[in-house]
Amino acid sequence: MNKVFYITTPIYYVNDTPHIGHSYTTIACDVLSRYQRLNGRETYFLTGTDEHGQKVSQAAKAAGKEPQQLVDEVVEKYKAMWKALNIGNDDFIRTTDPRHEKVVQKLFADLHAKGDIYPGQYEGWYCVPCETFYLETQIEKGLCPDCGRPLEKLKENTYFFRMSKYQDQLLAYIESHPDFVQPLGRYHEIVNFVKSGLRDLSVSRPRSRIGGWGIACPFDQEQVIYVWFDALLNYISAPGYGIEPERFGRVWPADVQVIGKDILKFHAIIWPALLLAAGIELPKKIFAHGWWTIAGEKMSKSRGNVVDPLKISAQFGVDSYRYFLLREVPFGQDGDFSETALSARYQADLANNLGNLLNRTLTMLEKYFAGIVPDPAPGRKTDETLTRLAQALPARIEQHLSELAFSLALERIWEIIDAANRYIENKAPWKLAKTDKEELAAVLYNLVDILRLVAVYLSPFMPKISQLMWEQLGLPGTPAELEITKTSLNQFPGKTRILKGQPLFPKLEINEEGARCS
Ligand code: ME8
Repeated sequence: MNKVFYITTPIYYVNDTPHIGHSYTTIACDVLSRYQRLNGRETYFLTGTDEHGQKVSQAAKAAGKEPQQLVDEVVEKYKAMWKALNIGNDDFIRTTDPRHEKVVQKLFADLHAKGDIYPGQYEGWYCVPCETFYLETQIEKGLCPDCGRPLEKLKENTYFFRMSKYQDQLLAYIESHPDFVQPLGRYHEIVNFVKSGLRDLSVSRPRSRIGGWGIACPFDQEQVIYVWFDALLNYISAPGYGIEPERFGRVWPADVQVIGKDILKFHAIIWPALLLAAGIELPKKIFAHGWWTIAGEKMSKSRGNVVDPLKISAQFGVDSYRYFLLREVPFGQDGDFSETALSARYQADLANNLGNLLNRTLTMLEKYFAGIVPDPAPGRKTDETLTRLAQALPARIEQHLSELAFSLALERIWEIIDAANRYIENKAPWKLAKTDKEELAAVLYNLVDILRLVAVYLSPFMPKISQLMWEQLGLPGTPAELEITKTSLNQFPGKTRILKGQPLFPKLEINEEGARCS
């Protein structure tokens, strides 16, 4: 049986509504899984929500709600957001799902039975917003070294995970798998961190202090399992670890786990150490992308600069938003979000380039061939540049997407769009209409053939736009159903009646409130 392509996002905290940062990771994973499906591969694309922890219980308290009530409300906002952004996840895990809680308790008990979880006392500092422990030596003036907010001093009974025991094994694994952590800069960061020594990790909190919101320790009712131990296990609980061995065997190990750089250590150190302790294979790749800021500032409620993906998508269209996030900044690097930059890309890359190419081509087909694509004449002239770019495209996209280089994959697609627009300028079909009808037919056939290919490769990135292109080209079904073998040239069915419709990218109206598609 073929291995399913397994891809994960982090599971997001439900203390607040989702913003562009959360949508970034989820859209990236959506593109990768759509691309795999396009290639005929079965996918298991998992996202979900992290519902335990002090952060969530404090947010509930502040809102005057029970934690369960808050999480039930916020999870709906995540689900609605993913639907609106056209995210095709195959599963959605909540850490309050019984299917998840069972696995967490079982693994906690197994590691305890094995001696890898042992009782002790934790003394140190804790950051609630980061849900992270810090040593005295890591902090200054009682502030969190990661987020700068005040820390809580803790001295309490706990259970420790014997992480130090797995230091050498983890280092050996990482060093022999240079692709395990990406991009490369992050890989070196993790190697150095592991070399500097791993300490055992406190993995439970006294129920009395945190009010009991979390998964109970199976053998000590006084303790609740630490939120990160709980959360990380979602990646194996969802595909059925310990419960559905056959399904788990087809899905695990994860092919790629996409996260933001903020949670790299949890995923590249604690997570593989837990898997080594449990005797489970490690994921193939952990990719940590960069951070979006707004006018150079961190997004936060208190600054009032949090960007709502639904608002931006309503202004520019969902697919333009998806395109912008993945085209503007190389995945792995930080970026600054602005409506001005999005507007510029909308105008230049989308409306003037892609939109215009489709529009011009279809207008000429209507004008010169009554809206019917001419049959490809045997031996008709093709364009050398377009043919070369089109033939190279599948392998290039494959290469770039296997490296999560979304912006490069999009650049390759736009090279073809640029070349096709130049082809129109060079061929001047409006002149050929008067002098050489056969050549005119060849030019227009080549153009729709290229547009068909563009729609196929754009479909993971811009599913709605590529579908609209497909329909306007008069093609049946969807571009994402096409087997990848049909992405060679000369496959456009002759005599197809095109269905020119509304422009793909309507003009932006700019007013005091900003830009909006008209
Ligand atoms: O950390 N730029 O959840 P979280 C880019 N529950 N990406 C961003 C971003 C930004 N400004 N802000 C958030 C948690 N993200 C844990 C994870 S996993 C077992 C548990 C994205 O709600 C990015 O993917 O704080 C980041 O890693 C994640 O949201 C953090 O989401």
